[in-house]
Amino acid sequence: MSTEKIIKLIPKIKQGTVVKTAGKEYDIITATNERYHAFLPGKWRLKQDKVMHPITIGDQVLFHILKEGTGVIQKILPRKNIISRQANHAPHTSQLLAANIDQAFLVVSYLYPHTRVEFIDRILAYTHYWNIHTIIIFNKTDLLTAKEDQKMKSIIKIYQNLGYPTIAMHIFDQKKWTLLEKKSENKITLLIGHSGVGKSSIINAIAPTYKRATNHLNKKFHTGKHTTTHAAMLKIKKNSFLIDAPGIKNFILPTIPNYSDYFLEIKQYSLDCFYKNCQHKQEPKCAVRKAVQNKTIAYTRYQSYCHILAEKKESLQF
Ligand SMILES: Nc1nc2c(ncn2[C@@H]2O[C@H](COP(=O)(O)OP(=O)(O)OP(=O)(O)O)[C@@H](O)[C@H]2O)c(=O)[nH]1
Ligand SMILES: [Mg+2]
Ligand SMILES: [Zn+2]
Repeated sequence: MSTEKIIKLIPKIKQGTVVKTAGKEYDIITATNERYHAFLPGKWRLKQDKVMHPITIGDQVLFHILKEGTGVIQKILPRKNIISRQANHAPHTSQLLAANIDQAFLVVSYLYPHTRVEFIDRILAYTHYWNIHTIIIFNKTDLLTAKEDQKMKSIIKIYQNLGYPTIAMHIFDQKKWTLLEKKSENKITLLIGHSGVGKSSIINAIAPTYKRATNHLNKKFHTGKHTTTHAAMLKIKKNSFLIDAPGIKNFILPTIPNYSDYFLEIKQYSLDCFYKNCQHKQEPKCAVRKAVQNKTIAYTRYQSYCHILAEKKESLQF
């Protein structure tokens, strides 16, 4: 039976978008802007599967109204995409970050805190796999010396050459965050990045009414303090939503088939490798390694690829 039919037949059943998660409690907004606080039925909680929490921000769900403003979730509707990562402490468990997103703002900072290029590469491979348009935002440029700024620009160049849209900015530059506001029009955009890079600050600049909590960095290590603890989807304009998510430290790629296909330049050069199943490590006549030697492929990108390859091999040994 179609979702529309179910909703018509059972008037107490509604459809909505999950806009906030806190443990096993969820806030849901319907198309007519009604807000409900919902729970999972007990039997779902027991069914742990390999996912830490079965429902995430952006999920479309059917729920049963209990009483004024509260409900019980009955069903998750099919997702067009799901951003998850392997949980840090449980290698075979995944943690859902968001579902049904149209775009990602990958927020990074060259310093305070430092974002390693490998982190960028991992996220890009994953969003590319899902075909999610991703803009890389190099935030906090006001904190850099001229020399550091140059170093950051050489990193930005790598991604621009690959065709990724990039924006270098700081939070005090109104022009830049108005540009981001524009880029988020008519889309659901997930802000993803380490703790302390300024995700919530960017949201506050675009939509000050939400007053998302922000916090200073740890003075000694220049790392964020994991200020945003629960993800939330915030309506910026009609049909424009930003998802403020908790900072993530490592991004272990979930199992995606042929992940090397999502390193654009590696895929392109691999067509000329002598062996069809070349892994670009020790194999003779490898066009990818040749391109790395010629500097047509950035060494850092190749390194990221090799690290993921090693990680995948290791996990196969379990
Ligand atoms: N100088 C400077 N500080 C910034 C900039 N953007 C954010 N900050 C500061 O950096 C700190 C961390 O910013 P948040 O917005 O809390 O970072 P976050 O990415 O949301 O961090 P989590 O919620 O922990 O994941 C705050 O003190 C902000 O005021 C910037 O462009 N320049
Ligand atoms: Mg935050
Ligand atoms: Zn090769």
